Amino acid sequence: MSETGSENPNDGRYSTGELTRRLLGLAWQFRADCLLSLALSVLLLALALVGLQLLGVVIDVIRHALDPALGAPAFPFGWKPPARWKPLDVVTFLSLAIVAQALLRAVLTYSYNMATARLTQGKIVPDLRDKLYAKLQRLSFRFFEVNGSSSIFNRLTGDVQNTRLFVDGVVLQGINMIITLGAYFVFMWRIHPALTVACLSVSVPLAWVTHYYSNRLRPGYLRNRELYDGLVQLFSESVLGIQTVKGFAAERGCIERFEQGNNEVSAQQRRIFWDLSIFTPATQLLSQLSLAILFAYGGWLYVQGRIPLGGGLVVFAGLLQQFTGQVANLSTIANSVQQSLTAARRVFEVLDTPLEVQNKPGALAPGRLTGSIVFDHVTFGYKTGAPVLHSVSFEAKPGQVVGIFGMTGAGKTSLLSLIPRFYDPQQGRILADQSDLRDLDLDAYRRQIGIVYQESFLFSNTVAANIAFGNPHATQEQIERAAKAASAHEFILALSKGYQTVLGESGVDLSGGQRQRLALARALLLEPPILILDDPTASVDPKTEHEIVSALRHAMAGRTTFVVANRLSLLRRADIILVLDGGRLVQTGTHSQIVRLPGPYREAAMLQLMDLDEDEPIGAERAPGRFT
Ligand code: M5T
Ligand code: MG
Repeated sequence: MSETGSENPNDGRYSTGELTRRLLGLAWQFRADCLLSLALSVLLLALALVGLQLLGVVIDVIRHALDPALGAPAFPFGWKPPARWKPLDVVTFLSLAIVAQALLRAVLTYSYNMATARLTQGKIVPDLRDKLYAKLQRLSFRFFEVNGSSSIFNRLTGDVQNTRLFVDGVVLQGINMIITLGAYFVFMWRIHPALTVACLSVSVPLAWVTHYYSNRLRPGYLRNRELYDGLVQLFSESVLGIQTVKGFAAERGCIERFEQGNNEVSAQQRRIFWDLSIFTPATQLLSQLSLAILFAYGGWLYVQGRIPLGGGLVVFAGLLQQFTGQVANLSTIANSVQQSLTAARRVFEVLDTPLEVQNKPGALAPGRLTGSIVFDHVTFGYKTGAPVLHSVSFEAKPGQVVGIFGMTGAGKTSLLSLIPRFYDPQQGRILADQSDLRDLDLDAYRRQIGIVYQESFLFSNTVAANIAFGNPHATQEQIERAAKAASAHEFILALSKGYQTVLGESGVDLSGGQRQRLALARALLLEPPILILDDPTASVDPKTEHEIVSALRHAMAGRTTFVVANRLSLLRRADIILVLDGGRLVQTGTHSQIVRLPGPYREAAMLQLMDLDEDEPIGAERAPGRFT
């Protein structure tokens, strides 16, 4: 089958054969449940055949009663009515048997539906979703940079649902269909072989039409999913960015973009629907043709006296109708094949993404680290061939405060993200307590690092739960100790429900400084020997900055701290300052050493001084005091 014409770069990664094999593997994994469903559907088929047989016998009994010359009816299963039964007794008995058969079928249909739902919604879907979620949690940042959040959400929800369609909508339905068609064929053949062949000849064009449309549908489904990803992305971004949207009075533009995206999705949906709406009636029409052949050819056979107009013919007509009904079902199965293959590709893409950063076999779980970190000629970039850090080397001794300074885009965040091994360097190595990070057990190592970002993400949960995020078993005492160390205890107590106050969507919102102090408490809860602070005072006012800085002073004690800052109030306390410029380490030293040397740091120091001079003319002799 040809690959689709979409822009998804991963498209070529899976052949239809490979996808099919893996999906069959999925069905095999749940073979016991599949067998149960299949067994029930075979029972249903047998009952349907019994019902038809009984109907034929009833007709023959009546015809025999009216005209004994026509020959005695053949009773099924070697059964014979007792000799004393009158024809009416026999008909009544058989009718009751038909009703019993119908009742049993109702019960079995119910059981079949329940068994299939238990298999798909109770086992396959949750199982796939768990696997996908677990994989997402372990994937490196790069995956989330490449794939939009909406595409990820859609894969976790709709695509997982459509993937399971392969098991119930394709495998189970398909096997069921083959068994059913085989059985009907045998029964029809036993009634009249030539008539059977004539009536079923329409199956050939039917199969061709199905194949043709099935190939036509797939690219449409894939395009549909991609457009839908885009629409959800638009939607979620405008919800998350509602402040910006309103701030720029950009509602109208957003609405227009959404409408456009929405129209594209619905136009694509319409295209699929058009294809389907030609396809389904076409298959139905073809299958009705076989009934026309039955009447024409069967009628001719009767006139020629080669077939009696009895129960046999009624049974034949019934079988044929069921047969063609099943064949028309092909269109549904073909549709499910395309839908499930499209979805499975998107699900497998996530499951198969290699973990960029992972434990190597036999990785060492370090004991408590002293906090020594060494960068040894580290070169790193997000894309190969475009390094954002060039051969950076430095050493942080246990307990030292390392300030990192540089213009925007200099590589500060990138440098920090190498410390918890969010990425591996392309060249050089990073050592923690003399061990290469790549030799350490990732979880055990990362648990010894506390991180506070520029802006902190808090969960819609209680204050206590947010602080205890890294250790849900933390005691109230531990939580409070962390909050105190982060100077957050007082303001938390002042909240309506103290530590039990719920934050986030429907809860209390905090100020920037409060959020940062909570984030700091969260980082400190684990008593980490290494603390990473990425410009924690970037988005707060000077008073809040002062609060955070004094909170940090306690927090940094006894830990190796890496702190990115542009404000010198934080940097001047550092034991060493690393000055980055265009990804290169251009200066290293203490504040008093490098503020004297020409370079970006000195320039920034002068500018911040000038700002002070302009805003509030304070004595020249006092100003340098801020920096020394
Ligand atoms: C350094 C690029 C960025 C810049 C360079 C985080 C990140 C950065 N970059 C990527 O391509 N992908 C990423 O995920 O790397 O960026 P930085 O390290 O973020 O610089 P910074 O922290 O010094 O800047 P700032 O603005 O936070 O002060 O070319 O495009
Ligand atoms: Mg940054």
